Amino acid sequence: MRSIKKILVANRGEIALRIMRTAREMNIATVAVFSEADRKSPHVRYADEAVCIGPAPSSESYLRGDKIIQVCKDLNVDAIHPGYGFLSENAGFAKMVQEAGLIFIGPSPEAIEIMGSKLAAKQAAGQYNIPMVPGTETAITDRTEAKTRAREIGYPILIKASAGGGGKGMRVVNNEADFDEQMDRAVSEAQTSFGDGSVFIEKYITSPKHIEIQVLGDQHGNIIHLFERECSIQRRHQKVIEEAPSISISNEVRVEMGRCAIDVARSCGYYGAGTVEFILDEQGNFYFLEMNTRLQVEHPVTEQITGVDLVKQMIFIAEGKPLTLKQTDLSIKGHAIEVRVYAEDAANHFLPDVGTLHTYVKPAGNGVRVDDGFELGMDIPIYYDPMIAKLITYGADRNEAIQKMIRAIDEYQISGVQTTLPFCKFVMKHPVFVSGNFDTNFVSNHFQPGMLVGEIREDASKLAAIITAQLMQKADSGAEKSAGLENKKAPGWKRRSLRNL
Ligand code: MV4
Repeated sequence: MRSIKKILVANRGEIALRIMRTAREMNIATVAVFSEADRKSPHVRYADEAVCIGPAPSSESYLRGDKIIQVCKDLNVDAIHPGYGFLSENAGFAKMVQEAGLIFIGPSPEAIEIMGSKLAAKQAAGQYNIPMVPGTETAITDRTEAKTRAREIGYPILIKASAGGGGKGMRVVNNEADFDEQMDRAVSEAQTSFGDGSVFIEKYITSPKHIEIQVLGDQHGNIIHLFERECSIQRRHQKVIEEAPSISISNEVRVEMGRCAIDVARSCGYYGAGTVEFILDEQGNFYFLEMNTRLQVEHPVTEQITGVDLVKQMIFIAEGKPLTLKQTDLSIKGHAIEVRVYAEDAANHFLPDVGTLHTYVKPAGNGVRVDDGFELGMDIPIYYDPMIAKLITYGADRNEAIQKMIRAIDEYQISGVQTTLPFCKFVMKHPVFVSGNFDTNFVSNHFQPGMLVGEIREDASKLAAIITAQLMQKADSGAEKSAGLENKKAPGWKRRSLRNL
């Protein structure tokens, strides 16, 4: 047991702030690191101390583990929280942190390494009774053998990079004639992206739902799960909307999936916060895919429905404290939805949009949480992920969470950059989303850029109609008549429409 008095957050933006807020609640001092592009960022101002670690590109700043460890030594830091992305799943960095006598707020380097390889992860999980998609257990070395196996499994199959993540190095093969070509592509993509060309094959589940389980393990072998998140609304492997709980699984499946997730964590001696990813097929069968050994972007929906502060738990675990939460103490209360507000133009193929936040007004009120890392007047830098904020709503049930989300999106006013907010509102109102009967193909199946343009035009035409009606009324009745009444009706329309215009 080693108590933590000062934490360095090796990250930026919303997640850096998110972590520092909990640290402050625990009376732990905070150190921010930042790049030259982030000098004016809120996370820098929020921290008790802040150190510039280099130029804007991540490779010269947020990925410089050596510099970050040096800052820890200079400022007497006890522990590093890596957030997500950057160094969070770098086993070498976690090891360097430990060797410098610091605490890494996360799992052991060994667990990161095992779960960083999909093949090693499947092998570890194989010691337990965990459903996995049929496929090869080792990397493909012999193509003839692989084709025989593919024929046994049945096409379509999926070629996956063992070192992969986020869909990179993944290739669907529909029939044997395409096998060699797709194999070549997968291997070369894996080699270029990860420096490791190992690939394996799996049966391709064509229309899965993506469901993941949040786990927490301590350094004494206790592991619990905090139920699931449904993350099927994604675009090109980038999640856009997540919710908890999932409306697609029964309580029996939930219990079974939770048991599997705990076993996956146990298979690599996991401690810290982690996420075990599953896919659910159309028949309702689930399969373990991989484990993410970090705090995830979408962790807030789990916090909302369980009342557990995951960052606080991570810190306790890193100090060596045993978990005080017991599985039987945990239950799901209500429903939470998160939408990611990206500086992207959904009406134009989600093209990243850079610019200055000329208007920035956040929604608020009961059941609304905004985790952001920007403020009015700030530029969205081109160097990093274009996520401006996460908007989370919480309600007694799914319908209430959806209605709150639509209300919150309408309140959110951002100008200067295009954002994914109109797209998220489109999803919230879509009957297929509302029904819960959607899978990972939702965006490609139900969304086309023109659909948002249509919505904006509709708002514009409504605005035009209101203005015309008001002008006509004024012309009819003269200036003295009931201006107050008309003004009461107008603002809501006006504001919404003007923002969309
Ligand atoms: C799959 C799959 C279908 N069948 N594996 C995508 C990224 C990586 N986490 C695993 N992924 C998938 N693996 C088999 N055997 C479909 C996907 C997949 C997916 C998974 C989760 C969330 C979104 C996805 C979007 C497309 C494909």
